[in-house]
Amino acid sequence: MASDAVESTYVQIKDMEVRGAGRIARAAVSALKDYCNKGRFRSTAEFYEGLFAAGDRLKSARPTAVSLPNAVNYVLVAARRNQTKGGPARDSVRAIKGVCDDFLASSLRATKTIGEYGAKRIKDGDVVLTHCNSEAVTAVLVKAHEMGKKFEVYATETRPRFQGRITASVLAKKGLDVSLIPDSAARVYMRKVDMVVVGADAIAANGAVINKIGTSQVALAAHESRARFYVAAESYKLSPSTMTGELVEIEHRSPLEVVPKAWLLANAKVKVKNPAFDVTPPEYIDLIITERGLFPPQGVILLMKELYDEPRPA
Ligand code: RUB
Repeated sequence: MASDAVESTYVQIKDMEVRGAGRIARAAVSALKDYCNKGRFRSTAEFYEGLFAAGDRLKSARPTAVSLPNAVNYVLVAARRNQTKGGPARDSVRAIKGVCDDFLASSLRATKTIGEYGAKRIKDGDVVLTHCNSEAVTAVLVKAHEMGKKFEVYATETRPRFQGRITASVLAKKGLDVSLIPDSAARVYMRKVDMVVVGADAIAANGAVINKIGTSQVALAAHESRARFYVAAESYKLSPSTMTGELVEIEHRSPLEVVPKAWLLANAKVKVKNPAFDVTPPEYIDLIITERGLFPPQGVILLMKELYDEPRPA
């Protein structure tokens, strides 16, 4: 029995009312917590059955942000472990709610820590460019501003959904010096840029970063201009399945995000492509800033093994 919150969160994530890898992760775990709070369970078995179904439903909402399955699996792995203990349903419900709370608190803490680590990389007089809208990046920029550093930010529009407007608006409200630029102007402004900082939806075992479409073009321009290229990402954006050769699925969204329906109908022979994410190869990345420290892209495999390998016997 899935709760209404599970279904409505599924729709909100799918329709991008809730977006950004960190927020998606927390929304999914909050929905699982809501399932615990609202459900009336006749048995422990019924509780777990519904929880696993809710988890599977939520994981299927968007395919690219690995934060979503990682966050849901954080709860489901604990649930599987707990399930073997037996006992009344209310004990299981309480335990799983606690696991959800742990994830939610650690996710927020991670973003704050990334802000602190990343802010140290910004110097007075720097020009920083960002793409799309990332909480982790916002944390870095806002923290640097709060530390009294004087720097300028360029935020790309991020077509077709214009998440760059959110970034520019949030930063301006916090008092930062920010300019919104078309995506196509990134290379023109890159000459002035000292540092690019972007978020991540997934990080592969080889250090490649999957983020909003256009990120890899920005990385290419940064490489050409010798601007530093940083990625700010919580460790639950590391994709464990890429350690065994799985590829991260790139979401393709509706053409209607790119052109209006009338145009599409009037130009029925035109195929409109709308990939939502792209892959930036590790060669174009200087550092990945996580709450567990700063890693060169080639070093994230060590963190991945620490987080996702089976625990070794003591
Ligand atoms: C958002 C996007 C963000 C990452 C990281 O894409 O690509 O850069 O999700 O964000 P969309 P955060 O708008 O399609 O979800 O740091 O907030 O997790």
